[in-house]
Amino acid sequence: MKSLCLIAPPCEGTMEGFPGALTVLKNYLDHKLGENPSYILDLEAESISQVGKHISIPQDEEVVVGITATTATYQNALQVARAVKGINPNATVVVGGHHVKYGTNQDQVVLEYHSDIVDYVCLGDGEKTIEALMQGKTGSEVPNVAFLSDGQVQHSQSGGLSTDEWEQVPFSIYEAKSKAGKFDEGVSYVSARGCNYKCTFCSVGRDVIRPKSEDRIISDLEEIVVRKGVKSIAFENNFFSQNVRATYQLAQRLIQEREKNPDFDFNWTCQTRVEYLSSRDLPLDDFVSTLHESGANKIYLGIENFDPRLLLEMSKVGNPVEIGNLSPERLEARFQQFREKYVARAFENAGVVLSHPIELGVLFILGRPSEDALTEQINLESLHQLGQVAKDKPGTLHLYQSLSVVYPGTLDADRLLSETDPSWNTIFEDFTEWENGNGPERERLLDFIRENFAHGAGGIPWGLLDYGALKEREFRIDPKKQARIESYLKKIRELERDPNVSIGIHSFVDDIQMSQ
Ligand code: B12
Ligand code: SF4
Repeated sequence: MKSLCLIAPPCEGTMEGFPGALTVLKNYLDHKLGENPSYILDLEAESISQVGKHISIPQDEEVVVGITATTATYQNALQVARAVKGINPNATVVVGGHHVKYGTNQDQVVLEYHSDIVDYVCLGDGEKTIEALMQGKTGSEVPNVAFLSDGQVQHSQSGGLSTDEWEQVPFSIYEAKSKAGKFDEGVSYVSARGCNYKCTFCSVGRDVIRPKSEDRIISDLEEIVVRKGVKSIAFENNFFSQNVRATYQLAQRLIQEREKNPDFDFNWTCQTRVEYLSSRDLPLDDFVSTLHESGANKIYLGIENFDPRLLLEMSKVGNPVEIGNLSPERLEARFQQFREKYVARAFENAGVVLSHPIELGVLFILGRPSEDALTEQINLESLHQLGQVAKDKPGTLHLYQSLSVVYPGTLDADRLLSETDPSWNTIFEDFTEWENGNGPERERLLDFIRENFAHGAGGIPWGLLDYGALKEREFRIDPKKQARIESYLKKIRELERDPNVSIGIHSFVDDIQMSQ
């Protein structure tokens, strides 16, 4: 069997947090193969210029090297691949992760431009892919990959993990140099994969939900809490409580298990959608109280925006293709429905969560190209109102504003291309190269993102860019667009100083400093 080195590339400028993907890949190998020659090399916290000296693969053996990549770390992943091939040209290099998976078309680009350093692109779940590579399989024998054969990109058969297969794999954690989860949230744990929504900005979605059973979740948590001593867990499901009743039962079970074994004691955080904090047969207050009693101390709520036009455009509520088909009256009726069903519900959720000593983190997107003065007004008023709800409550309200950016394979990516240059199939390759280069514009962009937004770099910041330049396949920040967003942000920040409201506004730089 070949040895396997799984690498998390440097992630400077983004939120550090050990990639859960590599942990679950090794969990699978340990489960399927028992003792096996695989290990994780965590370079997240290293500087990209130093990676070469950290990679200690054998120079003359046949080894497999797997590198994970988000759009933010893609260029670093390529540099790691280059360093690997420099040490051992016979190493088999496979790149996987959200930047390159099915639907992004990045496999074509990677293999066309980087076939000297990348042998395989993994297009989905990587478990069976790396198992096959370790077993010495090649080409189309390796499931879930794209590879070059006679200069042509070929695809092997898909090979994702079924819910039953995933259920069998126990979760465990390994030594990592970088932080285990974001901020101070301990270890990331995913109890269900997938999401059947399709928000236009999101890299996941329209993906079958694969939940682990309650028993498996409890035994996974026991492993890390009781045996590994972890005291804080971040449930990093795409959105938690996809099944409200099952989540309620899980919380009750956590409480019972803690009563049986006082060592099974931990705090936890999760992120969820507005619609999933209550169901018809389960009162909101009962649900939130039980979550809190079971250890929940922070809930992120993906509200994203309060302007119904933006909610529809982002497909956060409803289906975006309907915009063009509806008469103005029908459209207004729909918006009214959003206000009553979504926005009002967000306020109701916030009120109940904040009546417990829980941090409520509102996930909020700004900087979409279609934002206008009315969007700003609606959002500022709504945030003000939300801050008033939080005033003098036991819980605390936090705003995590992220800059609207475009990832490969998203509906926003389709729109960006249709509005600029539909044939630009290397737009993400070109953008990530530009973002990782040394130009002054790039420095300006990174500083602007770090100082103002809760999320760091990664993705094309389309609301900031000059569309004329984009049509010429160039990336240039439009100073007027930047000024508008800055002034909008300034008004949002002023809420922090308003004595009538209680809200914390976050930024990447502040959060990183706080958690160090
Ligand atoms: C938890 C999380 C984090 C955590 C911690 C990381 C962690 N524990 O994974 C924190 C908060 C730190 C974080 C940070 C960031 N994140 Co994040 N994060 C997630 C989240 C919610 C879950 C990740 C996870 O554990 N998934 C479960 C695993 C099992 O699934 P997976 O990652 O898809 O991995 C499978 C396959 O993709 C494949 N695979 C993955 N890597 C590899 C490598 C090889 C060799 C192979 C063969 C296969 C393979 O096999 C895996 C197992 O089947 C995802 C959404 C999601 N559903 O994945 C977003 C997500 C990955 N994050 C995202 C982003 C944007 C970021 C940041 C850039 C934010 C920022 N600007 O700072 C940073 C970047 C960090 C980095 N190093 O790249 C985007 C990425 C989009 C994109 N195209 O790049 C996602 C998809 C969110 C979204 N919905 O858009 N994140
Ligand atoms: S933003 Fe959340 S709900 Fe929307 S597609 Fe992504 S994971 Fe699903």
